[in-house]
Amino acid sequence: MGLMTGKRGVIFGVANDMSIAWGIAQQLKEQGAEMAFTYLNEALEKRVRPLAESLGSTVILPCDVARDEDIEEVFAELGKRWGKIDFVVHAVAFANREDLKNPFSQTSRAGFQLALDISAYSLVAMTRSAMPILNKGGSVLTLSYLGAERVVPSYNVMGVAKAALEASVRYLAAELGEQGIRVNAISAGPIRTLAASGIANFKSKLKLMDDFAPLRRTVTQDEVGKSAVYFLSDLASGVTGEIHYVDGGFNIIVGAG
Ligand code: NAD
Ligand code: 0WE
Repeated sequence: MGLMTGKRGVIFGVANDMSIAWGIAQQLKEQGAEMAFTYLNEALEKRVRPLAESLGSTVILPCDVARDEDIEEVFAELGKRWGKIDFVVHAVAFANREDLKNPFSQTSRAGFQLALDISAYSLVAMTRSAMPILNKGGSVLTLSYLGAERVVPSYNVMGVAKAALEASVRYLAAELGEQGIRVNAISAGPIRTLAASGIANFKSKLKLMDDFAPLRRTVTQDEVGKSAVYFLSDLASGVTGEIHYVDGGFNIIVGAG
């Protein structure tokens, strides 16, 4: 018997086999979960479908989280197929590339709106759509980053979006607790993924982990996945509204040296 045996859920945010969402999916599968996957566009479908199928998944659906109709369609389809579900994994973020490079004060209104829409509001829309088919004891999990709470150079508008995401976790948790639904976030340390590629100086963030994180190394997708199992399983039945660091302890460190 795995920790997730008999549980069904949906994973948003697999782009390829480096994705944090994929690390989470593999750990959930190892514990017996049955999963549906979504993909952003046809280019990504080519990557996501074989990965999903390798875990025995047959429910693989398109979803642009900027579109309420897409999100609603995913949960309508899951309702038809499965009736009820037990968990939702939100591992989606986006900002304009130039907004992760230019000075924060240069962020345009449109760039600000885009980052907050895709990276924060989507959790609210997703949770709302999932509610009617989420079992009592259901669990929603999202991914955040330290830049929500502290200034991380260049993270910029994404830091503001993650701050909104983390506050949304608390408001959703407070509201859905009554229905026995939990909402939490994992704040992961820097990991080389598609979303990290092309970010100037990303290497330096990884090196900071090796030099200063208490564990003196970066964390892996699998390690985020193992903590995700905790939040999505009955192990965390008493835990909601939490922002949980999986970053080798980096967040507790004050400065260099
Ligand atoms: P990734 O590129 O593998 O995943 C990001 C996902 O977001 C992709 O699957 C992409 O298709 C999806 N996405 C973007 N816009 C979308 C839209 N409009 N609709 C639907 N999906 C959309 O990168 P990742 O690092 O695995 O990112 C997953 C999550 O983890 C993100 O929320 C990210 O902020 C967070 N995170 C990443 C790191 C890191 O260093 N990699 C650290 C902490 C938190
Ligand atoms: O949340 C993220 C990255 C999210 C992200 C990445 C991109 C790159 C490609 C959002 N939008 C885009 N848009 C693109 O066009 N992380 C936690 C990873 C990350 O990004 C950083 C980091 C870390 C860590 C940016 C600057 C500094 C540190």
